[in-house]
Amino acid sequence: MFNLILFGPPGSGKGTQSANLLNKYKLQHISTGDLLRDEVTRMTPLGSEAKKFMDQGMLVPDEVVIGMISSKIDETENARGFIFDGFPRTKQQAIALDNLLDFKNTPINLVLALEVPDEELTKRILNRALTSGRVDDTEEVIKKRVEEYRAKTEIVASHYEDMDKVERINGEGTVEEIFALLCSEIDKVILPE
Ligand code: B4P
Repeated sequence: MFNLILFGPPGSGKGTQSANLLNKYKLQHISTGDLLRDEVTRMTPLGSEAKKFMDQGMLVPDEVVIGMISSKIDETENARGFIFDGFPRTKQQAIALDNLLDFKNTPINLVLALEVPDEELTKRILNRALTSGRVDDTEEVIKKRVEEYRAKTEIVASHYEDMDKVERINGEGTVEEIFALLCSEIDKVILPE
């Protein structure tokens, strides 16, 4: 199996690039942002709990997210591997993921960290706001999301750097240029099908 974490600040292109990578490498996509938004739309108890945090640009509590991921991994039998998009976002989530994958004997192989300056992140998300209808795509909420990233999420890269699994990728450029950079790193590690 091949397990990839696509890492980066809000708006760095994790969702955009995951969609392309899935097609090419035939991996299962696990996006906590998408899973949480789906819970919110379906007005489940988990969704109404998560919504309070998401609308303010805050991270949803670890226990909520970890439980959700754990059932998602268990549901997906016979996957060639996973792309984790937007997860883990705290050190506690990273440790929980490592434990879940250890249990399955299939560790994280690679962490690709997209690097994009704050001004560009804001520009992209405000642009997305024109069509996304997302409550968390306003200037004030974006600021909070970036603060949360700096305070709680950036540390996840160091966690995997200690295991020598991180490659930093310039996330500025066209979607195609960044996709090529990501693929060249994956191709160095992925096992042939
Ligand atoms: P996410 O859904 O993960 O949202 P994101 O960080 O905004 O998205 P992403 O980086 O995928 O950006 P995208 O490709 O869309 O999280 C939303 C919220 O959910 C969080 O704030 C939090 O509350 C909660 N949450 C999620 N996971 C959690 C977890 N594990 N723990 C706790 N809480 C969690 O790109 C953005 C825009 O840029 C798009 O419009 C795209 O078209 C554009 N773009 C992409 N690449 C571009 C490029 N190269 N050039 C120009 N524009 C580009």
